[in-house]
Amino acid sequence: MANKPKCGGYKMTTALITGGGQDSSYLAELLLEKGYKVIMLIRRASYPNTQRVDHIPEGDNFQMDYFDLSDTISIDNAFQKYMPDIVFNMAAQSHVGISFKVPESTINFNTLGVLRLLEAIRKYKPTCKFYQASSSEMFGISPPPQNENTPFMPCSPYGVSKLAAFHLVRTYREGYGLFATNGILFNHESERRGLNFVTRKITLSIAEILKGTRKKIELGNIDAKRDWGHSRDYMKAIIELMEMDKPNDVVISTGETYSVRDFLKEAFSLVGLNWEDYVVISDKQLRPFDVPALLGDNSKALSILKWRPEIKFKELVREMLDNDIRQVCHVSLKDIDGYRKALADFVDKKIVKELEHD
Ligand code: G4F
Repeated sequence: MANKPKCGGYKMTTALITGGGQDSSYLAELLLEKGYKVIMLIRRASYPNTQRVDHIPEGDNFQMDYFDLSDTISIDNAFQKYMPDIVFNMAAQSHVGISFKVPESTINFNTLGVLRLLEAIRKYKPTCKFYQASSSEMFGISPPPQNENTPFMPCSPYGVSKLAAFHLVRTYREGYGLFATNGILFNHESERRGLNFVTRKITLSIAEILKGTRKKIELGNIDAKRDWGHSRDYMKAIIELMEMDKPNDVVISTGETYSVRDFLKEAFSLVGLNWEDYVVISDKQLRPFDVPALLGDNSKALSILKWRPEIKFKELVREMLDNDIRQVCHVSLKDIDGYRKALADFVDKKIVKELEHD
């Protein structure tokens, strides 16, 4: 199979992306820029769930369709209809904490869903390349730094579901000769991150605190350490990985680790506030079992790819916070002091007026 997309008389490479979340949206943009045809498969939702890709016009090169990882018929139909050259499996029940509440469906989507996709490739198009979004959560309680040779010791239904899928990918690669690759991605965030992951929860809450519509943030384990990179950066890495001649299992990370507490300190200090005045630790946000520390050793990626992580911790926090402040307060992070002063003056004047009125 040709790795490079061809235009002008040649058939374009058709990439099928499952899921319409943060990663899928950046991946679609990057693949379209590179000349791929992109089909995005999403799950039906009663409330619109396409905001992250609404800016990409649907047409010959970008199409959306419905499917469900738990529905073999929908997967088979998608394969027969689109006959993709490459599949990026980004769809999942991706919330680790919630996987303790819905363990069975987590395994169904995240493990059996991968089996269904691999079987569809085997049945309809064995030359189709397959990318599996594997996760650093698979390392679980294995001490950092973690790389491709670190023992996997998952500690959540999510981690277990991803690890079983990881081994299915390897099994189909070795057993059937499929081009099936695992990208073992450490945490990756952005302004498009879902609202119930800790980074976005913090940056959005700070914006609401500045606006005066929120007083506190309720969090769980703030001692947990994560290796946080940028989603768009990581999507560049996986495209390069999939354009290689051979399938592989590769860790993608920044090689730096910070605690949730560090994230709080950094984000609150950017707006001149003390995080301890706003954070409440609640049992409700604690998981039965939590990965204590992740730090990715990305030497293999750095040796086989041209890719390098471009956005590190401080820039990531700033970008996410700036975005949420723009969304909520309609000013940029650099104008936040003026905004707060204007808001305080407005409140003072309102109080004076009310007192005069009394
Ligand atoms: O933001 P999180 O929910 O991410 P987590 O659990 O590390 O999982 C993310 O990264 C994985 C890669 O390792 C992905 F596979 C997975 O799909 C997802 O993208 O939580 C980060 C840390 C945890 O230790 C959690 O216990 O923050 C801690 N935390 C503390 N308070 C909280 C909260 N997490 C969330 N979501 N909400 C809290 O209130």
